[in-house]
Amino acid sequence: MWPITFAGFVLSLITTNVLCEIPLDLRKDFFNIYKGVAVQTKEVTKSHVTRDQVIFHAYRNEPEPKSIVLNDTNLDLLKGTKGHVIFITHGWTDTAYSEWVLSLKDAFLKTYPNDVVIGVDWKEPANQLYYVSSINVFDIGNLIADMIVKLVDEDKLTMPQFILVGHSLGGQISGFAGKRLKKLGKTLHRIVALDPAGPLFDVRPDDKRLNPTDAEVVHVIHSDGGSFGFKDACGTIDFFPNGGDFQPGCTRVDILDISTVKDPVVCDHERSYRYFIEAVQNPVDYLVAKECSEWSYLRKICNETSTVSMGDLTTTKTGKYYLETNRERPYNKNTDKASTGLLDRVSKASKSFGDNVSSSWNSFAKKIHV
Ligand SMILES: [Ca+2]
Repeated sequence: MWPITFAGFVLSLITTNVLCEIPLDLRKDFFNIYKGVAVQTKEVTKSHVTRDQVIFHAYRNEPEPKSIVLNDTNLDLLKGTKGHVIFITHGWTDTAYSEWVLSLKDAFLKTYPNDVVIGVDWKEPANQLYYVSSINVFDIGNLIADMIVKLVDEDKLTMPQFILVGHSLGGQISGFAGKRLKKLGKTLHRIVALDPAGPLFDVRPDDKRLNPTDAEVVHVIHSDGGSFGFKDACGTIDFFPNGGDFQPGCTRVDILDISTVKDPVVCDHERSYRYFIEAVQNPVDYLVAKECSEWSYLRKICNETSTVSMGDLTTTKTGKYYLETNRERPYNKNTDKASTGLLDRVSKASKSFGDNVSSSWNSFAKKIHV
């Protein structure tokens, strides 16, 4: 029954509530990843992702930002941008119209009014079996790099202006864009990888996954290491909130018994962007992490004087940084450091985003527990 969009698939579950209609291969695909065991790979005949399968939605700071779809004929629109140009790239089964992408876009435009945000939509190649989507990331990275080369070579923007932000497979895509640019003699300044995808990439060599050489600064937030996310440090600066694999406030399940799976199945994985949205809203003295050589609940060896805020997009510090968060928003442990105005903004954002667990994955999980 392939190809089928995952969103459509989930919708069919919601509307029919017939468990027997769930394709077994997708169920296995999901739970293999969830359980952290090797994802079964198989030969898949596929063609390259084409330019028309990727849409670049550009947003500026306007009273009611509307996106403009970028193409080869309207790149002049970005000329004269004073701030950064930030690409936000989603992951598997996701789209650029997800609430978290739009909330992160809003956070950037409010904190950095001179920036332009580009939501990279690759929903069709992202809504395939995980194995297929994990291969599609090479092409998506190349297409983003080609867009950046065009913008730079036509003197519309300069390399230091670009920041690539990606969640899950989007984090890996950002790395592949960086690799492609390097081959073309251009170095990306900064990547922010939000719980970059681990499955399949954790067994690939460094040059086939996100690594510290993909940009001058590779800023990684690990929230679901060993499950959907990449467990080990893979950036120039790696943040491990709450240790980087299990997040407080997220449900624990018995991975040997999928009947225990309840909402929110991908809560740990999603936390990376939830933390980062707050971090962008509050870039100074908020979600402050300490550099630690080792972290466990029994043994914490940290440097109290070497700290960095998770949303500091100017830092060039390197190493592993750890912090603890609240179970729910605001996630910052020391909320008294933030101004009331900032907290108000966070509170308002939470009403429209995040704490409801209505993501497609969670809807999926509700329906497939047995
Ligand atoms: Ca986890």
